[in-house]
Amino acid sequence: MFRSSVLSLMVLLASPVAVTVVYPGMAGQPGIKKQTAAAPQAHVTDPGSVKPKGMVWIPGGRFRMGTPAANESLCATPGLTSDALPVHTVEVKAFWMDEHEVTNAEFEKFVQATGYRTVAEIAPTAAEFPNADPSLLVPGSAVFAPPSHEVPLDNYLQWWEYRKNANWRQPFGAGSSIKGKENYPVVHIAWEDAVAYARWAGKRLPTEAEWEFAARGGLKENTYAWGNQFTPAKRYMANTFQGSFPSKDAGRDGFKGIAPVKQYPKNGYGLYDMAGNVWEWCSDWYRADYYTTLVRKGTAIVDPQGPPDSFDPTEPGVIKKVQKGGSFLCSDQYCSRYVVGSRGKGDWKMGTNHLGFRCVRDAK
Ligand SMILES: [Ca+2]
Ligand SMILES: [Cu+2]
Repeated sequence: MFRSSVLSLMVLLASPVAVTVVYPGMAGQPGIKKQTAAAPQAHVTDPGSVKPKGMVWIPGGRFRMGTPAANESLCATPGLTSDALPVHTVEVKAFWMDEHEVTNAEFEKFVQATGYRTVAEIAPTAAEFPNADPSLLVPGSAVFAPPSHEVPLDNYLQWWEYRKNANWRQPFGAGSSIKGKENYPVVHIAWEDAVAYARWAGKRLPTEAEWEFAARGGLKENTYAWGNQFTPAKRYMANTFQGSFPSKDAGRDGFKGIAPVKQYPKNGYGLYDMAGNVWEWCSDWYRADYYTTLVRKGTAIVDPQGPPDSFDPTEPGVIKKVQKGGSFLCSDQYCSRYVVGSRGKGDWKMGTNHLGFRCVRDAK
């Protein structure tokens, strides 16, 4: 609906930023609980011999979902919310999950087989945007375009722009390409694009609960997918943002901007990049109050599928799906949602150049 940011920058760009702020110092603090060994209660202990190529077995079980460590807000914006609270017990069944984010090469196969065109490649129509200047109804997507100097962190339009003809094949617009980047996560993917790919592949998108269970890798209530220290033994464990956000990406973790898949250690279940690099779509609608509502029911929460509709009080007009994991733009200066229990969200009709996905498949 609000896919052409040009038409309404505030609305359009609302989603890609996935605005969460952790105030300086917060993310670097020691984790909430000590790291404990994995002991999930497995529903299925034997995945059998039919391991799908490129997927790993997620045993399923019970876990504590959510986190108090990262909150949703914009810096300098009052009304800090806490959409990842309360931390609550959830049970998920076993499933298979892609070991890495869907790559450009994989998405290319899908497009070649089906002729599929992504949302970013199709011009928004006057029917969708009756009040828009027709010259603005051009295909495109949101691209991170950092200012050359330090800026106050209170307005993300300073570093996001709607760029004509930006799409998965041309991540930075006309003249850019994915040549040599076959092994990078595909980006500029709207939610329905991800669903179309998943169907073609005989898979589906993960629920938010499945995604988070998998990301935790068998660790209990840890701050990160790998433990409670951000850089254990001084080692970076994910592609995030160092330096001065948004103008100066120092790339101390080895990458300025996006990285190919599988550049950092896998988690306890054998999954790569469950934090950082690109955000990942989940199947759930996003509601800030979903966890509160679930817990209030007082019954066991098994394989939650998300709320029946979407509502983000910070942008009531924008229809949003859940995104998880954070991206190469996440930093403790602005948004530290590489924290494993935290939540992201975005306009379901919008891709960006730091948003991709991976798929799951049912156990049998
Ligand atoms: Ca980086
Ligand atoms: Cu972030």
